[in-house]
Amino acid sequence: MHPSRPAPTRLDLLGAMLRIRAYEEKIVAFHERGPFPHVCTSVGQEATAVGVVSALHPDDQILTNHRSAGHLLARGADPGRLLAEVMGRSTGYCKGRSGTLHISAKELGVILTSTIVGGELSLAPGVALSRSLLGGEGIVVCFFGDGAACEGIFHESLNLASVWNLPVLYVCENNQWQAFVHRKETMVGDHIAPWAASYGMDSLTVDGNDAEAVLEAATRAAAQVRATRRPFLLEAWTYRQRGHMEPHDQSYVDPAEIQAWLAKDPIARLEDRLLASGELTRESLEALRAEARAAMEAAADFATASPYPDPSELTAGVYA
Ligand SMILES: Cc1ncc(C[n+]2csc(CCOP(=O)(O)OP(=O)(O)O)c2C)c(N)n1
Repeated sequence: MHPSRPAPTRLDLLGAMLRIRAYEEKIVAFHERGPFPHVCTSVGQEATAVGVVSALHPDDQILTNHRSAGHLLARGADPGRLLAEVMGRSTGYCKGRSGTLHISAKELGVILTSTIVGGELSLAPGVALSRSLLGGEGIVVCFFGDGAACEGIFHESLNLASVWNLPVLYVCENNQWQAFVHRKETMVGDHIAPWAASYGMDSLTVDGNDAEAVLEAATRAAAQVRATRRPFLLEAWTYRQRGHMEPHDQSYVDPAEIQAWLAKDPIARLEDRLLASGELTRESLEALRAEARAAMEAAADFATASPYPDPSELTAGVYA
């Protein structure tokens, strides 16, 4: 968090996670009603998004992957404009040209959402190099999955960032699955964090379903990147609760595994903590949930009522 901004409270963390969950539920509801663009939801990974993004300063920059709604919403994205982008409407962040998988939002410091697995890793050193050359204390955060970590580009990216002393906070969301393949089929060991040692980088694995733990770890990691101008790898141990993409399919997943992870749902865990401490009552919790749902209802109305881009603008913004 920024020195001039107060640290988010536990209620702030919960509110942000509820908004992300409500957004994804809206996407699911659209799918259930009929044909809708394919979307990779981040249900189950809200604590990582909220914990990490809450630790950032306004001038930090973000690169992310196809499971990006949580990162963008945590960064303050307008859910109506986000949904409009997914639906190809002209009011979307990229005027409806990027869909769900390529959103960038300059005003939020979101450089890129990459649907090319590892694409965000390939760009992170370049973005961080420009930060270094321009001076200032801003850092670059790169979100990616365990699948991306199994690609060669992960190793190239970390190696270069380390050799060149680049201020990148790498955040691996180890959500156990890589599309339709379990990580056990592609990885030696369970964790990505130890791989950073090969590149002379510090790393940490955090419980990615505990928003407070993620916030604490990300705050420390980001502070280290700021102070040393060196990369750091933070691994969040979490779970993708829905299928790889909508429409949802988990027929290839052991139901016992799903149940075990649902019992560790990041939102329910923080809710329980806040109810136990008296910071929330059943009524105030229901009010928070209703508020999040109402915000997404309004976002859906905005997106649905928004026009498609005018065909005459087809080549506007095309530079190649
Ligand atoms: C270079 C490349 N290879 C394959 C794909 C197809 N693909 C899309 S998402 C995905 C799995 C990515 O897994 P991970 O990085 O763990 O992210 P997660 O979906 O689990 O969040 C794959 C193989 C792609 N989009 N790009």
